Amino acid sequence: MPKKRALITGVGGQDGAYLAKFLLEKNYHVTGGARSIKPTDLWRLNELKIRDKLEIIKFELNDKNIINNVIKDGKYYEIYNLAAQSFVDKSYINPIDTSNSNAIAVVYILEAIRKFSKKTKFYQASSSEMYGNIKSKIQNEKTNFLPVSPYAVSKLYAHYMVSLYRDAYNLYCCSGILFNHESPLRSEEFVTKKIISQLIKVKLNLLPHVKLGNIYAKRDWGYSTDYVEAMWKMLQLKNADDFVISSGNTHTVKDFVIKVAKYLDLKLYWLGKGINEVAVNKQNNKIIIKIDKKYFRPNDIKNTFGNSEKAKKILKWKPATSFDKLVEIMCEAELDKYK
Ligand code: GDR
Repeated sequence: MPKKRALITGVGGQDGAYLAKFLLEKNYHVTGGARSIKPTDLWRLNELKIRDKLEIIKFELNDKNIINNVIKDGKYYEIYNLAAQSFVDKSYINPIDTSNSNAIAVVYILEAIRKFSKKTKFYQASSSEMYGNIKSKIQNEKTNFLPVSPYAVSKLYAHYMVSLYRDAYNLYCCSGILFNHESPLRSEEFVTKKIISQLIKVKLNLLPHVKLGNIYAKRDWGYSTDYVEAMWKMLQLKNADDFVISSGNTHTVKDFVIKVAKYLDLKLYWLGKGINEVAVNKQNNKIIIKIDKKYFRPNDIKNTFGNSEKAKKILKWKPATSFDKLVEIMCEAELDKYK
C-alpha cells in the first residue's frame, strides 16, 4: 500500500518538527512546508534527526499561487496548518502581517482544498488566546471567545472560517484549540524557554539577571509532543470536530520561575511589589530576577485554564506529561548544552 501523504506547514517550528517525527513514525510520507528552507532555519529537524526523512518545500502563507500549486495535485491525505505569526506580543507591532498570515492565508488554503483536493483532511492550529479575558474560570469548546490581541483576533477569524468550510462546503476540517505548550525546541522569545535558558546563564555567571514582564499572568502549560498526538487524533475521526487541548492546570509565570530555580538549586527570596519586585539569590544576595516594563503587553490575558474532557472522551487523549516533568525535561535539555 502506498504511504499516506501529509503536508505540515510551518515544519520548522516546534510543533511542526515534533508532528513530522510523529507522522514519520506512523509511516506517513511527510512533506514539510517552510518559508525559509535554509538549514539554519530548520535546526529543529536536525535536532530530532529527521531532516533527511522529509520532503521540504517552500511554503509562503501570503502567496496564494504557491498555496494553490502545493495543493492542486490533490495528493495530500492530511494537511496540518501550523504556519503562523505565532508571537502575541509582536502582533501588536504588526497587526496587518499577523492578519494576513493567520487569517487570510487560512482561507487561501481552505479554498485550494475546496477547489482541488476535497478529500483532504485539514487541521488548523487555533489557540487558547481566542478566549481572551473571558470571565469563565475554565475554558472548553462551548466557552465564548473574547480576544484581546491582534494575534487572537486573527486566529479567531481562521477558527470560524474552518468551521464554516466544514458546515457550508462539507469539508473535513477541524481546529485544535491548543493551550500553551512548550518543549526544549521552544524559542527563547517565549517565557518558559527564556526563564530556563537565562536562569542557567545566571547560575553559570554568564548573565547578571533575568528581566521579565507580567509575572502574575497564569498559563495552562503542557508538553508539545503530547499535543501533536492530539492533532493527529483529530484527523482520524469519522466526523471532523473542534477540540480543546490543555493540561488542565494553571500556574503563574512566577510559579514557573520558582520551579526552575528549585530545579537549578538556586534559592530565592522575593522583595518589593509591581515593577519593583525582584528575586534575590539567597546564596550571594544578588538580584537575579527583575521586572522590565518593556516585556508588558498592551493587553494581557490574566489566566488560561483549559478543560479537555471532550478530547479525553472522544479522542481518547490526555496529557501524559505533568508540569513538574515539563520543567525537568526543558531544564535537562538546556543544561545538556553546557556539558
Ligand atoms: P503566549 O506565550 O503569549 O501565552 O502565547 P508567552 O510565553 O510569550 O507568554 C506567556 C505569558 O508570559 C508573560 N510574560 C512574558 N512573556 C514573554 N514572552 N517574555 C517575557 O519576558 C515575559 N514576562 C512575562 C506574557 O505576558 C504572557 O502572559 C503562546 C504562543 O505559543 C501562541 O502562539 C499560542 O497561541 C499561545 O501560547 C497559546
